Amino acid sequence: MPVAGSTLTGACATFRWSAGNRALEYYLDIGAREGTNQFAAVSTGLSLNREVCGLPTDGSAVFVRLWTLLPGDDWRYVDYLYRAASGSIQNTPAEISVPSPSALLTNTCANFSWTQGVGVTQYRLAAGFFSGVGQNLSYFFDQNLGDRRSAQVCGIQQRGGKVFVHLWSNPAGVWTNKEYVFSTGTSEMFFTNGDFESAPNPLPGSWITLRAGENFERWVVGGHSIDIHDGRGNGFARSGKQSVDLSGEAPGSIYQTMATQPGQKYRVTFWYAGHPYHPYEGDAMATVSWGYRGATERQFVRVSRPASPNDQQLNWMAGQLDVVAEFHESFLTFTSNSPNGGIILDDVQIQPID
Ligand SMILES: [Ca+2]
Repeated sequence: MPVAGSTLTGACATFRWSAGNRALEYYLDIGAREGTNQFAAVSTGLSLNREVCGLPTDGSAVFVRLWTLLPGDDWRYVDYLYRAASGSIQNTPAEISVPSPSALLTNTCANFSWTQGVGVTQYRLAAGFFSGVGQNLSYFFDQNLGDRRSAQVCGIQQRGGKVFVHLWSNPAGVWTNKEYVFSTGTSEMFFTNGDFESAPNPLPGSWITLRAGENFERWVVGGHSIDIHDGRGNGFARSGKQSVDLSGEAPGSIYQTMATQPGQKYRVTFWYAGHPYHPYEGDAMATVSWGYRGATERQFVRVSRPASPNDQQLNWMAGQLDVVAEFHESFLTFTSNSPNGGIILDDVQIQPID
């Protein structure tokens, strides 16, 4: 037993005793008053020790009655008195120490380690792309680690999103979760080729037409067709060398799917201009839409035709769409609404925002 009269160190304490002569069974009653057992009432069989949790930590008295069963159904007991741990001794859950809370996770695997905590005997680590815990949430990593205080977590998608890591520990026998949020590194996997600089690469000042179903990097062409323009010498690029005309030979569209985090806000920014060369009737229009399968956010952009069809200046304008992802995958689509001579699009960017 802890030394009688001593102060316990936490909500858990291990009581040990010496074997009694001819003992057949031991039994512990632990309570706030002599002979009571609201904290524990447990047989230990012939074991000579027992860890008991759920003890008070307010400095109050803890009465322990150790029963011994002797032959002839003869129960004998001895009482011991302790003082509960004082309030200054708190059982505390473990905390992640590495990586630091603000660290950027730039690889698909990361090593985590954590403090021991106080009164903790077991740890569990889980990681997912969700905040919070619940039985409906699935984690890409979830392991009971016993008393280990480090683990390697793999499966971290480098898509510019967030990873939520849950460290569970059991101070005083009560499983407690602490959630940590880490950002992942490059956004290359999250959204690509928003500047339309990837292949195909037209000759300087020229263009290449792509039709429905064709891809360029992760963009997919829909509608009828689009043109990828090279802007050298003709101003057809707001950024870099290339841009996209959403109406190729007839109105087209482009879309890209990307991994997103449900509940996360994103800001889509882009530059657009009217096609300057052709004197088509009416304004040039396009729709930018965001969502999963059916668009959940939609915005129209419109530019007036240049005063002169021979005016080769592109009047670039900034567009923006703020969205909230609902699913783990989202579509970003730009669709031409102009019968001919579409919107020129360039420098599409997506950033998570608070
Ligand atoms: Ca570009």
